[in-house]
Amino acid sequence: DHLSLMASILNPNVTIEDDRTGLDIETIRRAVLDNLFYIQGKFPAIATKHDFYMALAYTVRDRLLQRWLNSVQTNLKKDVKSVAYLSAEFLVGPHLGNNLINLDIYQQVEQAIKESGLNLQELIDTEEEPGLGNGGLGRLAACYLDSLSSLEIPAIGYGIRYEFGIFDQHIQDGWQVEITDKWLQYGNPWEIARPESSVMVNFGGRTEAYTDDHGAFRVRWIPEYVVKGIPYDTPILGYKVNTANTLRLWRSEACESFNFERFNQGDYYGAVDSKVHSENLCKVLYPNDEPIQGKELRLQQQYFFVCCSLQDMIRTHLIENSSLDNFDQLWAIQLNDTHPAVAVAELMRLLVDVHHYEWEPAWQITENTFGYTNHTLLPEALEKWPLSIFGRLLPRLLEIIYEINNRFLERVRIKFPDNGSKMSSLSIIDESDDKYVRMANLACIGSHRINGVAQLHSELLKETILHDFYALFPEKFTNVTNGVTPRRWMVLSNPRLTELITQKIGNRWINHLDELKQLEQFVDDASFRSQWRQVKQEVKQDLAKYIEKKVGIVVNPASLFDVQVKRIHEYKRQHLNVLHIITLYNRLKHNPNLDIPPRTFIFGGKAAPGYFMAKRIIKLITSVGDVINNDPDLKDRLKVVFLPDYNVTLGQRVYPAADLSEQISTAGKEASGTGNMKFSLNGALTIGTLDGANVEIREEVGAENFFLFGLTTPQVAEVKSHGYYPRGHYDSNEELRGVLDLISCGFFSRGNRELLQPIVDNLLYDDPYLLLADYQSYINSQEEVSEAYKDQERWSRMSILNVARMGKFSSDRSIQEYCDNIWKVQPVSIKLQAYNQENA
Ligand code: B1N
Repeated sequence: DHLSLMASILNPNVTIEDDRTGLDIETIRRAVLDNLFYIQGKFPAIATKHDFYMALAYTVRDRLLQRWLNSVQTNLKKDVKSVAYLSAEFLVGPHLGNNLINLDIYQQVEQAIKESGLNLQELIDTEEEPGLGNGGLGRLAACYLDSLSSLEIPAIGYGIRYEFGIFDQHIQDGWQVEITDKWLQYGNPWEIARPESSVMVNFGGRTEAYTDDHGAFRVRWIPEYVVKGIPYDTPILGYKVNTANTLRLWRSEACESFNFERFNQGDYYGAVDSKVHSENLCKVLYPNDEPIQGKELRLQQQYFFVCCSLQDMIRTHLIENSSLDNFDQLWAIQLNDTHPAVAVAELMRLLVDVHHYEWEPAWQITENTFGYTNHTLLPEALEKWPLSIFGRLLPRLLEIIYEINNRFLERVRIKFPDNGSKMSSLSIIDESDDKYVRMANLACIGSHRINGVAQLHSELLKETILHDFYALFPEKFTNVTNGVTPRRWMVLSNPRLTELITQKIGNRWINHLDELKQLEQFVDDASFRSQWRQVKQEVKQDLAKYIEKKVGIVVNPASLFDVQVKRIHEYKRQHLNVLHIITLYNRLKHNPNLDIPPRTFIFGGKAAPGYFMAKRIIKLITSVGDVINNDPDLKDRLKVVFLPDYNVTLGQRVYPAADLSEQISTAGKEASGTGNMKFSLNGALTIGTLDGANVEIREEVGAENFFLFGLTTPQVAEVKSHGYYPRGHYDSNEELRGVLDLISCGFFSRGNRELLQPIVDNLLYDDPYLLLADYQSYINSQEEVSEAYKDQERWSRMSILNVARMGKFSSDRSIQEYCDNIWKVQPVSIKLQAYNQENA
């Protein structure tokens, strides 16, 4: 219009749109063909779907570069605090669709692609997702990056650019088979390498004391070898804002100059060998969800990315600041679990050894800078490194940890004199049998805030594993309940429901999720409820087609879709779900006229490759499915599907189609869960225990809209304290006995009695996660589910109310809490300047 035209003539800072930035349909269409030719080197006639995907990806990237570079530039120059989110995992999921949503150009691009005779959804589905995480923890980091940008907070995510992410899962003969994930093999259009910002990282060797020119006592680290870290940057655009923060992932390479000596001596193989070793460092993501393995390579990975990231922050800081005195005023560093906790010691090393700070001021800066998020109470998941490995790999860091520990224990001694047990539980060094470095203790001591990820979890932290730290510094402890981004987990993944909701209440809910509350006014509107059911039905039909295509099982889209998707772990109790399935099977076999709604049980999830029991649980699910799906007596009333290779992309298909969300972990074991939020946001009802964020979800949606069962955390402790005897439940519960006996006798394993017996034995003689204790309560609750589902009007009411009351679980709310209570950071709005008018 006239005014903005005038403004653009008068204001030289207004972007002038061209072939690389223009957002009209015709420009986009031409830009895709242009990129197809000049980047992919293809004519349309010979281009593959992947070529078109790449051409479109570059077209979209062009359109966010302006925002990205302006954001980076602004953050460099402004004296405002930035967040550095340190995480060994970022499970970002495919970028294309999400960037179209956040750029708010989905419709134009869809049209432009259509005019080229292509289908946007197909191109979106062509993208290989970067599987740089295991599960909830990595996905949380990704949701948080989306919210940081959407809230216009200056931020950077630091992590590792694994060459192989989480393995691809195939199912062969009902077993999991792992295939390496070659996510980079066809190129990654979303990243830009920045070799000019490479940094060096020391490993091994020894330390040496010396006196500097001013007579000060100092230490230097003479490493055995040096690895180069090269940053790869990916833009993370916020929703309908100009802020595009950076995800900076480090790749390792040999530092060429280092082994030149060897090379010159003729040891060509030795020189190349060290190159191979350095490049191995970030080859592969460790595929363990919770129990961690104390492998040396993993410690190398952790130190590598932490060291690179801290050097990077310091370098950036010193561009506009003359010293590091105000480092803590311009940086808030969050430790995503203990995986990056060595950062506490590394920042001390950089301040004291490299920048020559005295210990005390350096410690003040360090403690003010860090925050630590704990994600688990499972004792086997608490990271500890054998002292021998730690000292050999990071000799200087170990010295610094000893110094931190000595000074810390001195303070403890003053507060709790003569309390040896307190001292040994608080010490960073575990001296029980073998010696270990305890990373959670280092993280607690070096951070000014410590948080759990759901209210219950944060309370349990204070009562159990971090009890002694809580007694020492209660003011450090806080809670931030997890959240998920509604952009990916609703707008992108469930366009039909997005459309229906937006028709009713407008679109402000997308970044103000509390506004979903307004849906409550339509809960009594029968025609709205029928539209609501219609949407769910269509989404279920899509998933049914996908299931048939992928695993060849025909499922009834009108049946109740009962879904459990998450990593396979005994504490998550996928096998309790199976006990219910077999219970229904037995009931239907004995009473074919039983009036229960047909159900489709859908599972998905990966097992850690070395986790024996988890792999058996997958075999149990697929075996039970083989029998049930092919039993003509059932007349298709029950189906059991195991969807292979559960990942972000598949999650986007599954959450919208679920009727029932299974959140059935043993109370006190699941720190939060985030899948629980995604299901409920998409209108599924939850059957769940009082665990993790389930407690808060139930509080929000109302007890009457949630299927609760099972022991509470104190009851679990109570049962265990009296010597839990699982056999007793088997002896006294006939139906449970029938279920376990059916597994034992080889009914689901073609007569093979050994195959599934380890699961049965574990339940009868140990049952650490109390499946048998919770069995009856679960079955009863499932009966209520079936009753509720029979009354479709009632079910729709409950479903609408679940969605309407999910406002709290936006990651925007979580991030706002981190900003206010932990990081003390403010938003900065980004002004756009054309690349050819400034900074040129
Ligand atoms: O972190 C999620 C929570 O919602 C889940 O409840 C929690 O289980 C999950 C070692 C972990 N805790 N610990 C891990 C991941 C990888 C690894 O190598 C531990 N993941 C969680 C987000 O808060």
